[in-house]
Amino acid sequence: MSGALFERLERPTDDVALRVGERALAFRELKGACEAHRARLLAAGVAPGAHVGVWTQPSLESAVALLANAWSGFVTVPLDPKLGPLELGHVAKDAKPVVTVAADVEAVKGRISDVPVHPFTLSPSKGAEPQPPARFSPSGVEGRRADHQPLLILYTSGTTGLPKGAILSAANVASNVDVLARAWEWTAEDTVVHALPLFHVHGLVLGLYGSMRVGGGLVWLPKFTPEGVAEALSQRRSMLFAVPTMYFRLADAAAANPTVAQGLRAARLLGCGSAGIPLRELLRIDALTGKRVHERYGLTETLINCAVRYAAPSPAGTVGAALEGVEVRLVDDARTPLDVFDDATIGEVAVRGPNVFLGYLNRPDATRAVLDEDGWFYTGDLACRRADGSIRIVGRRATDLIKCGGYKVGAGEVEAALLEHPEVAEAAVLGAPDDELGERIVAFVVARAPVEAKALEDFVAKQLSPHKRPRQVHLVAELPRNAMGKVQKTLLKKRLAPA
Ligand code: MCA
Ligand code: AMP
Repeated sequence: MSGALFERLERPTDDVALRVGERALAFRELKGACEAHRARLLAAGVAPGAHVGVWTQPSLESAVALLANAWSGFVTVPLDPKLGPLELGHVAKDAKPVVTVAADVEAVKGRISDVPVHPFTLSPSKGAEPQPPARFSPSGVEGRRADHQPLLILYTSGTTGLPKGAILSAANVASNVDVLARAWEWTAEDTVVHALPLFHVHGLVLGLYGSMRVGGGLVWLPKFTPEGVAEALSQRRSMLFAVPTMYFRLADAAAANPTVAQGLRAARLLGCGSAGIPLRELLRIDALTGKRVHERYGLTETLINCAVRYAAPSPAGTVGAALEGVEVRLVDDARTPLDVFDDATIGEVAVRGPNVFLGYLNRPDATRAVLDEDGWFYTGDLACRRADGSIRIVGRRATDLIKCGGYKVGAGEVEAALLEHPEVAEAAVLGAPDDELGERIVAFVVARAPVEAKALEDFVAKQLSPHKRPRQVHLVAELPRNAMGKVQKTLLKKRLAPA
């Protein structure tokens, strides 16, 4: 890996590269915007390799800022504007961005103390709203190489404690996008369409950086609606990147509205990941559109490990075989490899390859716990393997990790937030199966005084990102505990199970 990270930006054309709503930028304009961003930050004294926060409010400017920052050689720390004060404070302290760039500086004021905020504008003359976008004239300066230095710090939840910053290199991203592109026959002829947030791997690394590396461009919908997605898919040769919850809603909408079904049918490829899509939903989409959803499986720390191939899809219910250059194996509790291909023996998925991250920021202990000396990363996911090498994910080692709508949420984080509420004496949080969300966050709470369930939900939505709020709160007299005093979540789970 030594070429440019975003090859298409180094030979820019006037083809549309990025469309957000009614506004679009060509590759040539994007390249100019990248150069202007680099010049502005260098002039402000930000050194190459410095940590730079990017406020990802839903706008064209945020998408360009994320790209320009990566192109320029700064290390990007994407910041979700919906992060709660606890999370934002932690990220600022842990990643220590020297500056944050934001399209709307006012929106950031008072939210990150001690970090200067720089306006990100698409206009060469500060403050003006380009309509149509300003014409930049790129100078031909080359951008970031696909090297082994940090490119991104992405925060990801663990079972307990605060989220950890996974450090990904430019080579991690470049190599992974290239092999996924081969698996999905993704070329510069394909426009990616997605409505994912730009602060996680799926929307940012695959959606934004991936489409700029492969070169076909991106249509980003800052707000997911089935109708908006369907319309975007019908415009051009397109690929949809979405999470299972979105496919659930797309299937509902397609059943009610033939235009949505038609839009899905128009896509060249329907890609799905971030959580397992139930077979029932795969079949529903297939019945409504005649299209197979192509699953792929990954983690923030490893990017994408396995994918169902475009040309030769593996059976529904699997996430496909390992991508080219990525080693995937199953291990037992002692981390001894299991030489099984029987689609029955369950092991933990371990991964090695150029996709595996550099480690967690400031957390050598946590890095050592998941990454061994031989370069194997232990995912915590449980799976079976078929004779053709395809993997079927069947569960997760940690019951305290919840995947809700494709977002990973640590039960401990939600419990800690609930315990901040003055009326909460004890709290236990778990994930319950949910047709639409995959898992729904459920809280059992022992209260000191009468408190409304909705008030607790809103309280968590303010302390943390709103997607971490419990969707169901049960007020109970006490929590079941074992002799050691540990809450028995399996007993709580049973209380939720239908009779
Ligand atoms: C709701 N809201 C609230 C409250 N309730 N705000 C404050 N207080 C409350 N009590 C707001 C939310 O912020 C949101 O605002 C809106 O109301 C709807 O919220 P919600 O119901 O949570 O959203 P949803 O409509 O159910 O969202 C479903 C979704 C979303 C669109 C599928 O979950 C989503 O975007 N998921 C994608 C996750 C993802 O990208 N994961 C990738 C991880 P507003 O609408 O303004 O936001 S990367 C990964 O996993 C790996 C590497 C991989 O393999 O890809
Ligand atoms: P995150 O750290 O948010 O990137 O989430 C990674 C986790 O999402 C993995 O460890 C899996 O548990 C889950 N995941 C991602 N893609 C899939 C998939 N296609 N099928 C099942 N689980 C998935």
